Amino acid sequence: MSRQFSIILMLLFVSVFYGPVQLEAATPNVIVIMADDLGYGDLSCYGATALKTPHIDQLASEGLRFTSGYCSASTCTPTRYSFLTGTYAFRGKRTGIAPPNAPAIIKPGTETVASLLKRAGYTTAVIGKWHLGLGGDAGPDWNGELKPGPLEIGFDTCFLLPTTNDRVPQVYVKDHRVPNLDPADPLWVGNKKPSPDHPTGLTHRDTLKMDWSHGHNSTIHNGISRIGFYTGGHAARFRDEDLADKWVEKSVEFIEKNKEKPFFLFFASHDIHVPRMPHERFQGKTKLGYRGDAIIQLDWCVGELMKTLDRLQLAENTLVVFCSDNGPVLDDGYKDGALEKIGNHRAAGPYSGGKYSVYEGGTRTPFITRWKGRIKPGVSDEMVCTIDLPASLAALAGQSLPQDGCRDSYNMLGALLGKAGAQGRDHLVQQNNGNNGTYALRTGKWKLQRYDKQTARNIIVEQELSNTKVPHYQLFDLEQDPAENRNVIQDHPEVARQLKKQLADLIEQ
Ligand code: NG6
Ligand code: CA
Repeated sequence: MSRQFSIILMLLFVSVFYGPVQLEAATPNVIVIMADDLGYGDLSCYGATALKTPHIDQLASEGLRFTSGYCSASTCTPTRYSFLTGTYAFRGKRTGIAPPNAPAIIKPGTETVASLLKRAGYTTAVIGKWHLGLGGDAGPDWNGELKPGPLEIGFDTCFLLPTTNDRVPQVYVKDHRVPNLDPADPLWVGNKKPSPDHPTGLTHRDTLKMDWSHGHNSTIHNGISRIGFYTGGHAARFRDEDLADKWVEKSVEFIEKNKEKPFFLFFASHDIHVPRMPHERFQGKTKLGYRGDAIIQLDWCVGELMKTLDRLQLAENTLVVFCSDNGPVLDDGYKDGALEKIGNHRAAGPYSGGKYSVYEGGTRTPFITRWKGRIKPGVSDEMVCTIDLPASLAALAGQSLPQDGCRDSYNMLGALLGKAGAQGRDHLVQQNNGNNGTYALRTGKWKLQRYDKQTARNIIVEQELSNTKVPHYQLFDLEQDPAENRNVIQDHPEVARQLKKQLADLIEQ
């Protein structure tokens, strides 16, 4: 069936079942570009002056730039879990930062943004960082079939970095396998030193091309020591410097192959997560060290994807969503100069906190939508979140949500497309990592923070990584005090009481 014909059929179906107001339901291609650890203030279109991000700026100027765009957690695994499943990560098991040998966290059969779009006729792919576990309960079978994984939850194809690149192993996963693996040199991954003479960041620190600052002192690959140990699989290993090029190469291939039919691409960049080791051609491009250079590399990737859409004349038929998986961090375990070279750059923009934090800097991140000819360019203050993408994209493609899935995902399509009068969320739960009792609730101008353990990691990411003692609850007025400096809980006991109850109800639901 030709693409045009299938769109006409879809429109007919939608107009019969939903009435003419929903006529825009159609199947444009969808690309979700998720950056890693990119903060609100890290792009020039969000106010950065220490570097220029022309391609992302162009995306913003051709689309909607959100000032209240969020991811749902301030670490990677829970944000990715909730983006895919439309369910807050604190409801799921083992949804905290995944270790190298984590089994698949999202169980086969779970409805995801990919499965919903697949049902609507999309060809679906995830390319880039996964960090949601692979394999059954015993964990990944690195030398065999890596199953279940993305292909069991709605993706037709994947080309992945299995965890995050500061964790072992440095190999790709294509669909169910590690490509280029030599059976004579099997890959072993574990959390114990495999032999007394195995070189690590502790024993061979003077050989490293980038030193570690905390953690990250186990197996060395490409002159960088990592979290976890591995041996073998040498023919399959990649160079950190080549990751971004590989994501672009594989994405362009996927787009070209599917240009005649609707596709969904989750472009999961590894930039600007540690170890920040951008390609040589980007090294030294900014005064901010490799953290800044990795932002330039990310911007280049966005430019390449947009050029591909232009070349294939798909820009008017593709909704692009640009977002981040959590807020910024400077020293996340390697001495890459990010902290020393920060100067006046404010990675979290006007907000406090960053990665690991439920202050706004942890989850309020760059968020841009572009659909040429359909989204009127501008700036939106509506509150939207990556967790809303399953319900919103399902609505776009005329799919209904499952009874028992995507429970925290709201249809925010109107707000995402900048429709006049369309409102964003009236509340959002923020969390840091896993299910560890650190949450926040934003409703309108109010922000309640809740710390069951009364410690908050990494409040001042620009300066220190520390555990700071905090009260059980704090309340902030984001209109008066966007940086969350003044806890006004004593002045507004009724607001605090209501928000505590609403948050407890949402968490325990
Ligand atoms: C932390 C790591 C940090 C980073 C993070 C996950 C240490 C000391 N810190 O445990 O470097 O890997 O996990 O980042 O090991 S995320 O963006 O994938 O959530
Ligand atoms: Ca991250």
